[in-house]
Amino acid sequence: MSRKLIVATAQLGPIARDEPRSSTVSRMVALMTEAHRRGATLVVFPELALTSFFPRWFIEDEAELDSFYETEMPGTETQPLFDAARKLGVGFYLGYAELIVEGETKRRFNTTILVDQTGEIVGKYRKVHLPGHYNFEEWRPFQHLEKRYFEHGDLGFPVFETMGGTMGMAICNDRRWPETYRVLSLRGAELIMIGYNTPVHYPQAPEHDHLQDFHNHLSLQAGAYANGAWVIGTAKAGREGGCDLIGGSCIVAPTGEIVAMVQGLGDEIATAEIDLDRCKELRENVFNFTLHREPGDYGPICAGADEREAERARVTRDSIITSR
Ligand code: CDV
Repeated sequence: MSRKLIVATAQLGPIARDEPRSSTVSRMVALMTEAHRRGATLVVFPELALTSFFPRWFIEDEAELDSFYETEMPGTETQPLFDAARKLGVGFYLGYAELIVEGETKRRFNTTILVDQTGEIVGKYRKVHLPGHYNFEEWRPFQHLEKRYFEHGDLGFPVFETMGGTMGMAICNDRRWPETYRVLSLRGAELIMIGYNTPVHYPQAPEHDHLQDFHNHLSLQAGAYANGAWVIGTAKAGREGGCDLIGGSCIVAPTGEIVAMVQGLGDEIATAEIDLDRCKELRENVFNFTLHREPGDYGPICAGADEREAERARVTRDSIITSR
C-alpha cells in the first residue's frame, strides 16, 4: 500500500480582534478547498486559528476572555470546517482555545485537534510548553499571557494511527524543544504537525528579532532531521493587533530539507507529496533509536530541578575524587 499523501500547510494572515468566527472559518474553508484542488488530503492550520492571538492583551473582563474560547467542538460556527472536510475528503489539524467546565471550575487549554477525512475528531493535544508570563507587565509593548490564560497541557505527547500513518501534534513554542519531537518519534510519529503565532519582536532579547524566521526553520528542520520525521509548520502571520507575526509556513522532509513553503504573510497554502516511508532513511540508519540511542546517559533531561542539582553535585564530587 502506498504511504504517499499530499499535505498542505494552510497559513492564515491576521485575524482582527473583532473578526467573527464565521469570517475566519470561511477563510479556512477556502484554503481547504484550494488544498483539495491541488490534491491534498490533510491540511494543517495555525495555533489558535479561530481568533486573533488574544494572549497579547491583558483582558480583565471574564466574559470577554471567555469569548475567545470554544466550549464545544465542533460548535455551530466551526461545523462548516467539519462539513467541508467530509465533503472534500480532507483531514485537518486545528488549533483553538479550549474551555471546559468541571463542577464550579473553568479549565482552559491551548489545544489542537486532528480531524480525519470523514470529519471525525481522531486526536487531541494540549500545549505543554507555555511561554510568556502570568501578570500584566507594563514595560512590554504587547503582553504574552499564555501562562495566565492556559493550564499546562495534561495529555502528554500522544500519537494517533490515522490517515495512513502515525501522526503527532505540537503547538508553537513546543517546536523549539527537542524533547517534543523525540517523545513523539519514540512513539512512532512519522508526521508532526505544528501551528504557531510568533511575534517578530521578542521583548526580552530584541537583538534576536532579525533571527525569528531563522530560529523557526532551524527548530522545525532540526526536529525533523534528528528524529527522521516529516514536519509541517503553519503560521498565523502578518500584522495582527499591532503586532507583526512571522510567516514561513513550510513542509520539512525527514532529511531536514524544506520541500514547500509559502511566499507571503497572508492566507496561503503550500503543498507537497510526502512519502511516510522516507522516515526509514533516517530511522534505519543514523537515527536508529534501538541501535544508537544511549538513554542511560540522558538522566538529567528527565530529572526535575532538585534531582538535576543533586546530579550536578554528584558529578562534580566524583570528578574531584577521580582527579585527586
Ligand atoms: N505562541 C507561542 O508559543 N509563541 C512563542 C513566542 C512567544 C516565543 C514561540 O515560541 O514562537
